[in-house]
Amino acid sequence: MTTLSQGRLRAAFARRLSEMYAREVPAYQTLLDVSHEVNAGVVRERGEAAERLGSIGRVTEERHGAIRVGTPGELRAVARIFGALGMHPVGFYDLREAAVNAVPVVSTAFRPLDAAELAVNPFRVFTSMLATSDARFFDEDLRPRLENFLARRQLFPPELLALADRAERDRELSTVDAERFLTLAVGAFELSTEPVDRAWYEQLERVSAVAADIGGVRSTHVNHLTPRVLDIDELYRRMSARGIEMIDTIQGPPRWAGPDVLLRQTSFRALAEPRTLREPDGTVGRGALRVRFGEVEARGIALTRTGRARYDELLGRVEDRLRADPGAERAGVAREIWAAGLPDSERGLFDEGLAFCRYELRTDRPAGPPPGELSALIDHGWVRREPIVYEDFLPRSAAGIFQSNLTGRGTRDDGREAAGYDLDRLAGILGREVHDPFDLYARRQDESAEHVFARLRIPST
Ligand code: OOG
Ligand code: NI
Repeated sequence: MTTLSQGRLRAAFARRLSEMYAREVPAYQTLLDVSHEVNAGVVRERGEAAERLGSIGRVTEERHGAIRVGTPGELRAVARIFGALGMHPVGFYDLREAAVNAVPVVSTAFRPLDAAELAVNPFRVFTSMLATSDARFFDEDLRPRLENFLARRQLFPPELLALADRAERDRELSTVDAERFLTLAVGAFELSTEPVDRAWYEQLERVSAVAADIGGVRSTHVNHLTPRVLDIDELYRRMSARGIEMIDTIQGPPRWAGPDVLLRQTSFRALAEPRTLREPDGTVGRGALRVRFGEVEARGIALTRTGRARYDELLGRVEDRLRADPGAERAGVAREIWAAGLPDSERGLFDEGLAFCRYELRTDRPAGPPPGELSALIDHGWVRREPIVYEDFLPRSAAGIFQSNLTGRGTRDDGREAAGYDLDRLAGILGREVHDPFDLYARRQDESAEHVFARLRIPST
């Protein structure tokens, strides 16, 4: 019997989801075309250096998706579907606290964990769950109606979940089962043609457009898919030149003289999509909703906890300076603050313990007995440090990306009680470990050191 491994199943799912989304949202196809143009240009110009943070093969295939669900039960079902694809929950993101346009969701990302699985296909999905128990957004009148509405819908057919459980347990599916699984899984994320109850949708929209997108309909759908690009500034210019309305900025680190770190993202604004709406008098008519958009991202080196704290501090400093001097140009201010606040080379980042690396044995290493310390092995030409690419998301950037489909300001009543969510509570909801991204990168760095010691027969104590 021929089978498909989880990795190949994941690659196939990512490809089919992308084909489906390109049919549903043609501007996404434009984004893919422009991304490919930009990537080909960068590879032409920079040669090997362009592939330092990922082969062009990986980068061309690489996508992340975003989905939004309404309840703990729905989130658990999502975890089973992604578990089938070798994708596990990593990180906790809380998008509820922004001063304006707060989004009433908490999120995690499902992704492959090991280097080998990431190399097969790095597909990841930013997954948000509506925080219906947060009284600041949903009062005692709205909350039970919302929870009842959500309790009565079924996002995923039982057959899909049964196949998912089998794939997770066996780490593969027969090609016949794989075909069925892929059809059902992609189908579950298509935009439904079922009429939307306009009054209900609009009531939720007053709280947040995201709440309406999740709780105002009886199904779920991909919100966006995001290709990876090697020069996001160039992509932004080209999309704007094609007349596509982009959000105001590129989220994340600025363009600066040093290495790419973490993640830079931008998006085009949600487009009006035709949807069928049911009016309060029962009549059904055609309307349009602006929910789905296209995003693009550039990935850089993963930062350690210390590096990440520095990043957050620098972003804060940029905001402070712009508040004090509203006429200043953001990009210039950011460049200056970054130049003063962060070493501008990979080596500097590694030396100060700000970024994660993999240790690799050099082929041109000296002969004779090696020194026993990692730092001496590096200094004397035995071992080289290679960057580890950032595989996760950034909460502030995510808050910025959510704005792509928010027009109204939404409402949050801070006089009422917040619901306490954190990584452990999310793990409890999922009944699965939610991995800490920093631990995953640190383990990868440590394992590469152990590997080097083993190859050189140095006892590592
Ligand atoms: C998710 C927004 C966040 C990202 O890449 O940071 C996100 C959403 O709009 O559902 O996708
Ligand atoms: Ni995204």
